[in-house]
Amino acid sequence: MKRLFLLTVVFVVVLAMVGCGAAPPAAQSEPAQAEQPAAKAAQTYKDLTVGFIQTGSEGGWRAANTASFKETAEQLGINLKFYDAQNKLENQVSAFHQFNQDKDVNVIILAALETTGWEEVLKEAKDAGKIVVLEDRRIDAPEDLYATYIGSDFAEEGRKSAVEMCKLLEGSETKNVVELVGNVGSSAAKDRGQGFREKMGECGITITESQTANWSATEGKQVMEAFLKKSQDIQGVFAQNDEMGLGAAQAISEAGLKPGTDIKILTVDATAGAFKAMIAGDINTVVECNPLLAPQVYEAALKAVNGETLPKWVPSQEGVFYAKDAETILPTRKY
Ligand code: GYE
Repeated sequence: MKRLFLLTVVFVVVLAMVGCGAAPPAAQSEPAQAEQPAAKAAQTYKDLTVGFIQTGSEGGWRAANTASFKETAEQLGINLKFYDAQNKLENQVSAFHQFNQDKDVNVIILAALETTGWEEVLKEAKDAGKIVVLEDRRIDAPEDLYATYIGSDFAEEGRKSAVEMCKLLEGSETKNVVELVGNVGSSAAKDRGQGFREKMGECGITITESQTANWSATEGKQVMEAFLKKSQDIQGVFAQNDEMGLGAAQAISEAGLKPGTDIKILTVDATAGAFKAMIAGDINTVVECNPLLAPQVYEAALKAVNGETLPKWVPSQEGVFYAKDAETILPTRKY
């Protein structure tokens, strides 16, 4: 009896202990979930205020590039602050600084006149929380200072140009080529020249003259006139853009020679002006460089504003056009 009584007491005590001590751990109420800040609503194109720094207005390609950005901004409802630097580097740098100070601007797009001189304003932009996207021209700066670069593979355009010039000079005993160069210091001019030199040796081309004509038809004519005064032993012209090639064709005609026949002409860009010159027989071959970059660039800017990491370079897809096809293709061209 006593034993039973003791056991009962022990049993009751244990029960009690279990009861009061370790109440089944109440569902560990997750520490009250700190209110997760509502996920930041994704920004839309209408939330973008873009400070756009253009090189200037040096020709058909640039006009198409500028129109692409203005028209696409209109369509997407982007607030665009467009700056034309009149082809002066110092204007571009001070505009960049201005946009860094501008509280409304959340994206800065740059078409750089030259590859160097950008680190200070890029660091300032980063500190100011601005998204920077490079369009058209690459620059020499640490990649973490900009979101992405959307533009052509200029070196590849140069390589293509040499391969095509070899075809044009096939069978020619001498292959003396003169080069009309874009603005000194720009990635387009540097890389196209380097790419051409990488491939020209494959058919024994010699560059006998090379000089900048700053992307302009007027200077292209003047520089070609000077080349022809020095020597008419020229079989080809490598013009780094259409305008300079059109200027060279004029100089060749005025020197009593036939452009496209006595002296072959190859240009880069593929603007409507070059197609018309191909139809006229003055220009033989054109390597394309696409100026209609705005949709890609604005899409990249929006992704970056919404925190997406982008590839550092998105090269454009481009072709080559021949005089024999120019009449058919011209009506399909957008610029
Ligand atoms: O070839 C030329 C323009 O940066 C690709 O600049 C551009 C070049 C283009 O002035 O026509």
